[in-house]
Amino acid sequence: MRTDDKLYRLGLVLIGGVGAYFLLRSVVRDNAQNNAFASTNINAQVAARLLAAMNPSGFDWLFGVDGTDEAAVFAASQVATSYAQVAAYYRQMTRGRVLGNDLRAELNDTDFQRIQQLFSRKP
Ligand SMILES: [Ca+2]
Repeated sequence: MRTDDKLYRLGLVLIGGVGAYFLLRSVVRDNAQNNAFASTNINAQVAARLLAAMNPSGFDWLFGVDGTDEAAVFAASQVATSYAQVAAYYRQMTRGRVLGNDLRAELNDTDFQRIQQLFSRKP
């Protein structure tokens, strides 16, 4: 086999592997998110709703560019009972994302202050 062919095949294997990895990751996350939606725990539901509102595409790598449904963020946050619990479920569901960082990145200054005030009443 010529070196070019080997490199070509290696490239295909790498691209396929990376694709499979991201597909598997999104399946794992969808599953965790669906479980949280179906949970009887209100804070788990809120975590799933916040993730859906901030990352509507469902693809982690599109988080910053797929927009944010601010109304859905506020609606979900209203019914939360504990920010610490929501953040813990959020971290678990997303395998490591920090809720506060995502809210800061996805909301404008005014909305972020409003959400901070809202959650300060629900430690
Ligand atoms: Ca987003």
